[in-house]
Amino acid sequence: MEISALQQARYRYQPKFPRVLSQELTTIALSQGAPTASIADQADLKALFKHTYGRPLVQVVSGSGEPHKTMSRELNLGVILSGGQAPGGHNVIAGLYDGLKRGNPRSRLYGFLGGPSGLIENKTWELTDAVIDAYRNTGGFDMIGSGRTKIETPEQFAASLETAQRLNLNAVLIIGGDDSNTNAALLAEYFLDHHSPIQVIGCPKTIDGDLKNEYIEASFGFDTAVKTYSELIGNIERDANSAKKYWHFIKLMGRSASHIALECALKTQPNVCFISEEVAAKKWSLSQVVDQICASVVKRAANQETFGVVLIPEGLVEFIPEMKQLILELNDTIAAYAAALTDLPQVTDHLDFLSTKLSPTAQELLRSLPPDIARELLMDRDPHGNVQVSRIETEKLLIGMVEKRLARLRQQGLYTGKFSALGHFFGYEGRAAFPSNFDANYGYSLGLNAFVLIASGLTGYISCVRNLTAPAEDWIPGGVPLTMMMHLEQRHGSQKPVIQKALVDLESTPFKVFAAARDTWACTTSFLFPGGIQYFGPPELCDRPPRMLELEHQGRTVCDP
Ligand code: FBP
Repeated sequence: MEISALQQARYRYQPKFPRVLSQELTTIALSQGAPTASIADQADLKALFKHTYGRPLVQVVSGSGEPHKTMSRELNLGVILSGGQAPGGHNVIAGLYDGLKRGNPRSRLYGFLGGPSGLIENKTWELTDAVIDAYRNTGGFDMIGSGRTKIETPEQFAASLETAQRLNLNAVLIIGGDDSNTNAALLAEYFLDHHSPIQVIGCPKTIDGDLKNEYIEASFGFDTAVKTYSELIGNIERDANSAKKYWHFIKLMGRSASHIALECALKTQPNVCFISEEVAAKKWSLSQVVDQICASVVKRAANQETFGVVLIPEGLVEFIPEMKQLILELNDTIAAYAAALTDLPQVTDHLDFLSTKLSPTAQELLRSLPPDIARELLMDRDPHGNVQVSRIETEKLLIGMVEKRLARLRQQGLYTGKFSALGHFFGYEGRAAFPSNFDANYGYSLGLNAFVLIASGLTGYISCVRNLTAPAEDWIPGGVPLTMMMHLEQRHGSQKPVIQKALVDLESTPFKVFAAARDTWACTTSFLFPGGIQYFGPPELCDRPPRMLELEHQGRTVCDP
C-alpha cells in the first residue's frame, strides 16, 4: 500500500508522555485518595454498583521499597474502540501495547473488531508489533474499527463475559465517550457480580469535549478536531473577505455541548457564534436566535460588508426551549410507540401518528417546521437514546429564517443590503485527521497509563492524565472511579445510571473571554486565520493544547487526589 510522505514522517514521531511512566515499570506505584461518591443520586448508584461504588482516586507515583511484581505479570488484554472516531485512538492502543510488552514480552493484546459488538460476538484480532507500527500516530479507528452497540441486555452481558473468559483475558480497555464509559462501569460491575476477576478500564475519547470534569481535563481527539475545523473556518473567512459576497453558515459537530463551537470561535473570531448552553440559560426562542444573526447582517451591510461567518453548534436545536420540549416529547413518544411506528411506511404517516400523541404546543411547532427538518427530528435515535443531531440541518433552517426576516426588514425600509448565504457542516472532516502532537502524546499517555491501572489490579476506573497545559513530561497520570462521574438520567423513557455530560460552563473563563469580544466581532471584520495543524517545528507552534484548556488553567495548580 502506498504511504503518504506525512504518514511516513509521523511513523517516526515519538510521543511524549509523563516522566513517571518512563521509569522502570516495576518501580512505580499507585497512591490512593479517600473513598469517593457519585456526583448525585448516591444511594441509588451505591445500590446499582455494589462492588465498584465509592473506590478512591489514584495517582501513579514513583514507588519505593519492594519492586511491584504485578507490573511484570504475563497478561492477556482486550481493547475496544467505541463510538465516533477521534484522533489519537490508535496511539491509546499503541501506549497500552508498549506498556504491556515492557511489563512482559509474552503478554498479548487482542483488538475487538467493530466496537463493543466485537466483544459480544467474539470477533478479535491479535495486535502484534507489525499491526501497531502500521498505525502509530495515525488518525481514524481503522486498526480495529468502532461501533455504537450498547451492551445492555442480560444476554449481551453474558456473551461479553463468555468471550472474555474464552480468550482468558485479564482485562478489557474500553476507549469511548460518556455512554461507552458508562458501559465500561456496568461491565466492570457485572464481571465482579459474576465472580469473575476480569477487570474493565475506560479511556476518555471524543472530539465533542463533553467528557470532562475536575479530574478529566479533556478527552483526546478534541484538540485535533477543533484545529482541523478552525483551519477550514479561517480559510472560509479569508475567502469571504476576498469575494465579499457570501454569508457562510457553518454547523459544527459536537452533539449537545458547544465546546467545539466555543474553541473554534476563540481561534477564528467569526461574526456570530451561538453557544447552546447560553441559548438555554437565557431561554432564547428560535426567533431571537434569528434576530441576532440579522442584527449582525444589517450592521455589516451598513458598512458595505455584505459577507460574514456564523458558527452554529450541532446541538443548538436541542437547547432552544420550544425545540427542546418538542424533542423530549418525541423521544418519549418514539420509545413508547416503537412497535406501532415500525408498521407505518411513510415519514408523513409517522408525523401524523406522533402529532396526535404530543402536547398542542409541540404539535403546532412540529407542523410549522420545514418538512425536511421535521423529518430529521423523527429519525432513529442512536442506541443510547440520543437524537442524531448531526443529521439535523440547522444551518439550512437558520438561512431560510434569516432570508425571510431580512425580506421583511427590507419591506420596512430597515435594510438595503444583499444577502446570499451558503451552508456548511464540518464534522467528519476532523474526526480522523492525523492527531496533533497534543492528541498523539495524550492518547499514548492514556494508553500507557491504562496498562499501569490494569497491572495494578484496578477495575471500574477511567484512565486519567492531568496537568495538560504543562509539557507532557510533567503530566500527572492516575485513575478516577467511573461511578464518581455518574448520576441518574431519563433515557428511553426510564431512569438510567449514566456519566454526566459536561456542557459549556457560562461562568468559565473561556466563555467570558468569548462573550467580551463577540459584539466587536459581530459588526467588524476581526477574523483570525489559524492555518493548518503543524506537526514539526517549535513546541509553541506544534504542541499547544486547546485554547480553552489554557484559559481554564490560568493561575491554577493541580492537587493530589
Ligand atoms: P461520540 O464521541 O460521543 O461517539 O460522538 C462523536 C460524534 O462525532 C458527534 O459529534 C456526532 O454527533 C456523532 O458522533 C455522529 O455520529 P455518527 O458517527 O454515528 O454519524
